Amino acid sequence: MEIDVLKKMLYDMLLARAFEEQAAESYTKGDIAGFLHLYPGEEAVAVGVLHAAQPADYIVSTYREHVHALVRGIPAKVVMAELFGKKTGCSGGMGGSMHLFDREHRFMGGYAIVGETFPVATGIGYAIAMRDLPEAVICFFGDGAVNQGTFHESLNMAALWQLPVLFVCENNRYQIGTEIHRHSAVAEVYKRACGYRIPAHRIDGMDVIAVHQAATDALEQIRAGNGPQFIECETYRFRGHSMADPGSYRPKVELQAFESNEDPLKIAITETVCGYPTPKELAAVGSDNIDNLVQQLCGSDRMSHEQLEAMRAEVAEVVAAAVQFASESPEPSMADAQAALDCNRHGEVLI
Ligand SMILES: Cc1ncc(C[n+]2csc(CCOP(=O)(O)OP(=O)(O)O)c2C)c(N)n1
Ligand SMILES: [Mg+2]
Repeated sequence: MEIDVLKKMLYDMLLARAFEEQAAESYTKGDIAGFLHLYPGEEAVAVGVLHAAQPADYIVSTYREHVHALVRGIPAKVVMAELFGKKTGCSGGMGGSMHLFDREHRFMGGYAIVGETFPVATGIGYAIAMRDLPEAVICFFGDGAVNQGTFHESLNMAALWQLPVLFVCENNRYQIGTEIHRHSAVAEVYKRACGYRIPAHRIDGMDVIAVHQAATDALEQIRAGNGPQFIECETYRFRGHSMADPGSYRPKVELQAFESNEDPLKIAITETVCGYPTPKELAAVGSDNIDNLVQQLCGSDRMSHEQLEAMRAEVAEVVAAAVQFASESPEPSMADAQAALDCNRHGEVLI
């Protein structure tokens, strides 16, 4: 992989982590209202997949979508302003954290309803197919969403009509507080796609290079006219489900091991104290995804530690500027709300 692509992916992962940690702080201060679902731990998935996408591709995501929006190119200040409910946000301050939207970047929304992304993405795929365009739709969803009816209906249609949809499961092992083996009869999510004749792969979602390669291959198949593809990325969220969730249902050793499984003592504790996940499962997921990439870049002499620190400083500045912009921006007015309603009434065509 080219060094410039790797560096850009690392930059995006660092920005993602810093942005989300800042969002948590702003939420605690009361600058962000409502629900806030954060992405630390899962960065390699959004970054790896979206760096494999073309500008003409469409993205559909969930309520845990800030990072997808950032990596797609929506400026950090515009995303932060939306979290703050400000007029300068990408949804005019009327969507908030779970409803980011940006037509220019073909970011077709974060959706709060679990399983909502499937029919939206499949519909966009149908529109692309009808026009015979070399475009694709990337549909992100969690492991918990595959138990919704919309998953099965949409995968069936996408396969039947050979629609250009890349289904990307962000398997972080939990549906709020319920572990995957307690919410899903088939815990290997990728196997479900076989029921609809959709080629599917399970990959290490902590390794951005592996994710990027899998997404590149899948998109190549889609663009060659071979219909939908499916990738399951095994990952882990370091925080609770949302800011309202301390995540205390998870054994402490599990969280610690995922945050840094380089320490063999932690693995040993997991082995002796809790049976799930097993050391083998932990090894399959790997350590913190940002550390993984830093090690690859620095270890190979392709990037100095000074360059890494400069990148961290740049990211910190971008995030600080985003918070300032969001704080100073005005709130939307009632006239803005009315204008948004009128726009919907006139049946605007989005794609
Ligand atoms: C139809 C529907 N049912 C229930 C909920 C409540 N809910 C919000 S997030 C969530 C868990 C989804 O888990 P998963 O798909 O694994 O995504 P993750 O949060 O882990 O990224 C649930 C049940 C909802 N938003 N929509
Ligand atoms: Mg989940």
